[in-house]
Amino acid sequence: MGQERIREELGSLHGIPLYKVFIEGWPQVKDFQARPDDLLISTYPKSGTTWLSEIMDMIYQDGDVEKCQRDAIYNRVPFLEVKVPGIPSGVEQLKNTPSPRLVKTHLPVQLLPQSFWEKDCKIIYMARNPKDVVISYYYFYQMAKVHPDPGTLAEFLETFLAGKAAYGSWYDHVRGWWEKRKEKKILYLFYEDMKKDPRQEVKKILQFLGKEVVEGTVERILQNTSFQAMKKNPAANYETMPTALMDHNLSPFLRKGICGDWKNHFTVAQNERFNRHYQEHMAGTDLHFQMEM
Ligand code: PPS
Repeated sequence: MGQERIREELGSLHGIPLYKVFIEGWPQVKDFQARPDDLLISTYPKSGTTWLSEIMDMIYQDGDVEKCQRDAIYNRVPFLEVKVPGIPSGVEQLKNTPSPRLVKTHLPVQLLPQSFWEKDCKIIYMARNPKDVVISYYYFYQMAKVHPDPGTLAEFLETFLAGKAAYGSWYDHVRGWWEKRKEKKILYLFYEDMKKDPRQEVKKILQFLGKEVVEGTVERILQNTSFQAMKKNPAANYETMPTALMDHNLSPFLRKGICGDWKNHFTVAQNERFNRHYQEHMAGTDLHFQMEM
């Protein structure tokens, strides 16, 4: 990526804060042609996208660990709206991907290209509690240089709560997709459930896909997608990304992978402020999050 595009301020796409380089590719994303057997993995950033992607590829490859090491996760599961100088755009990559494709997006529900709805594609959404999301995002802002400088954690907390981090309001994102699940083929999962009982969540996914596998396959999926296994797997840990884009010395992509790390970062006052904000913005929804386990 050219020096001038590093740490660039975010632009705005239909009111959603987003990287200017992605916005430049928006016309192609908007017109993206989904295929009926595409499976979309949708998340707000830092909510377990890579984890779910690895699980999905393992399912698609019938638990064959070697096949899942054929390429980096960002090539096995292309990122729909990505467009960064120096690497192929998501749309370009997807054109060359044979069906059935796995597709990653962070788009809020109202910006999803129409074609996914028209083709009635299956979608798996994964949500994570916002306190852990903001901490994970803070470290990611530092290591992934497509982001502007996040400032201090106190500053970044305000950016996040104001809906000014990339992809906008976490509340709007999780709530928007939660409502949409009532009318579309959406399986809505939680990072915290996946931590607590990954076997049960993998079984939910298999049922959603209408796929049966032998018990040994589930076992291999769970082993290969544990935090420890993914952290040391170069095909899953993003260490193959050019350092100009992601600097793992600043913070590894697979950083901690736990529930409740926010407790090591928030002050008492910040936690109280967050709780008040959360209650105001989650009023009237039956969507609930576990902030700790
Ligand atoms: S991105 O950039 O938005 O696609 O990032 P995403 O993959 O959604 O989120 C990264 C966080 O997910 C954690 N992670 C995992 N947790 C538990 N188990 C497994 N297998 C796993 N794989 C990735 C990753 O460590 C990031 O969270 P933090 O809290 O920063 O560690």
